[in-house]
Amino acid sequence: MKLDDIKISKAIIEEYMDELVDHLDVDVAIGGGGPSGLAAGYYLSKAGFKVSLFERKLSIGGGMWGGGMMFNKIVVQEAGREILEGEFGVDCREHENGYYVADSIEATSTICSKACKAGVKIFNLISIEDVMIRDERITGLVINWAAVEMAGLHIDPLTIRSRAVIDATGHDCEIVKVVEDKMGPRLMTETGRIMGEKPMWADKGEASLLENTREVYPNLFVAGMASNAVHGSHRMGPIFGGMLLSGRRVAELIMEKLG
Ligand code: 48F
Repeated sequence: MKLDDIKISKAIIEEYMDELVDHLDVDVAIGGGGPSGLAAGYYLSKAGFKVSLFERKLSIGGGMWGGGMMFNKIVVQEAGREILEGEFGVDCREHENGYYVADSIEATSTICSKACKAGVKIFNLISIEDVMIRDERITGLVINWAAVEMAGLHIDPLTIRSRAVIDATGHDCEIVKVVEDKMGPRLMTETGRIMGEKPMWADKGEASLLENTREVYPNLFVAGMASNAVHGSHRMGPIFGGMLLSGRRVAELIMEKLG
């Protein structure tokens, strides 16, 4: 076959545009492609929900690739292993009593692949810069190219409509921050505001994560590290079981709400 450069360009542009247009109106829009966002998307898609996930960076996987301080291993506890090995098929080796270790590269790439295969439509290089709110409910996200954001260009964004939104943007809880900025102290937290992340304490951080994985404003849910940051709990470092459990938990909560 003789290759035509223009046909290659046309194939890329047309296929991308078709998918983007198809995903302007979804059941669930997820901000952030770290472990919690990917796990949430995986479970929701597997259950038949239409899901778009927006990730600012080129690579998907957030903080999972680098393990702990660039030692590319992650630790999970038994409950996390049930998801990592049981659901995703990632090898986990018991290092000592209940501390399982997995290769962070295998873990991240496998979860990403499983999420895609389950049907999550991932759009990388796109940043969430705002939310849509109607009658005090989140109704979607406002997105722009990450390159536009990085260059500081004054270019207006586009919008995605969704029945639920998940803030899985990690430590910075960027989507909840926008809601707090625009709506004031109306979050479903003790103070109505973002309570802020506390110092590293793996045991406490992991223990509080599932409780903190919840709806924080009508139709806006938090998952992963964003959950602890919003509710004033601890970070937990390179133990990742909670992130996967939080992703599954938020998926269950949304399934319950959306029916
Ligand atoms: O930080 P990240 O991996 O979040 P997570 O799923 O997992 C946290 C762990 O990695 C680690 C930890 C484990 O114990 O504490 O930190 O909660 O992934 C968040 C992703 O969101 C993207 C960001 O680039 C990263 O890949 N992100 C952040 N803000 C935006 C965004 C935004 N406004 N728009 C799009 N993507």
